[in-house]
Amino acid sequence: MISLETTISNKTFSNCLMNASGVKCMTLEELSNLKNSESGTWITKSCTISPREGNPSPRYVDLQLGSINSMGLPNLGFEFYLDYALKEHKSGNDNLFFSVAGLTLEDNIEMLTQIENSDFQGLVELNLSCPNIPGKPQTGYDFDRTDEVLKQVFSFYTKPLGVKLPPYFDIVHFEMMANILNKYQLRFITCINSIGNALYVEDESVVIKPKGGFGGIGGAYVKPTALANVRMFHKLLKKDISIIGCGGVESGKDVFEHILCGASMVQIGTQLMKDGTKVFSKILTELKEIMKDKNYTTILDFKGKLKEL
Ligand code: RRO
Repeated sequence: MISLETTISNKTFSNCLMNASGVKCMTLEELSNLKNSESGTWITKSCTISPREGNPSPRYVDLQLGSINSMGLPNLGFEFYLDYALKEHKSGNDNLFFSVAGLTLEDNIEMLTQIENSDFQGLVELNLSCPNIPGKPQTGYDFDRTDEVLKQVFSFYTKPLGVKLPPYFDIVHFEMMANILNKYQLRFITCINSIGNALYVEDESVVIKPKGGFGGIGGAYVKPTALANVRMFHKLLKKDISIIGCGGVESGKDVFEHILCGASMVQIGTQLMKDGTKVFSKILTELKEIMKDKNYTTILDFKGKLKEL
């Protein structure tokens, strides 16, 4: 018998797959589809205090090896998602993730205070890495600011919380960020967000409208960067901070590699956008096949056990 069960914080999930925040998780209908899919759990669209339309279209384009987006945080507003999460709680489900992406630290504190004081018992993913809001830097690239944000958040917040990070590309940056994260009672990190501010050119033109065509890249293009981030943080973080891998997952083999590098859970973005929620059962079947071939019966049989030469 093969089990794909996995644990984050004190919560156990029936399998290690979920959506990446932002993909098909903004409306009630999309969230219901995710809940009813084969995924082990799901996460809501990153939200701001007030609803947002987001950036002008075209703002998401499928590319041969992935996607480029500059959605600009379109969402139905914090109240909608808190209401949704509380309804899930009332119906006995506390195993979902709630993504928060305030436009300021004050907004994040306001939303997290309300979550802290509510009946919500799920996990919060605090998004420190949206690359697409004109004039707003990605917090995760400002080390002192990230430290300050976490210091303020953990001065009052006691429920399970993790952060979504941008990709890092320098060993010193991995070490600096890990040293900051290790100071706090974080339950998980999610890495990586899209590789921000990339440019795709076709027919002498950009392909998305916002920011002169600059946008976040996801999909196969980013898998090696995602794996490197998962691996490096697996090595550097204290063991009670779980890692949720995200980036370039199209197949069971991709999930297997994320887990080998140290992920406890794996998110799917670009491929979920392309195929819809049926992607989960396909990938789970492929993952089980790989495990069967290797005589692995649980995720723990290979989690973090990447061979080095
Ligand atoms: O909404 C977006 O433009 C967006 C967000 Br909040 C994010 O975190 N990552 C991304 O690629 N797009």
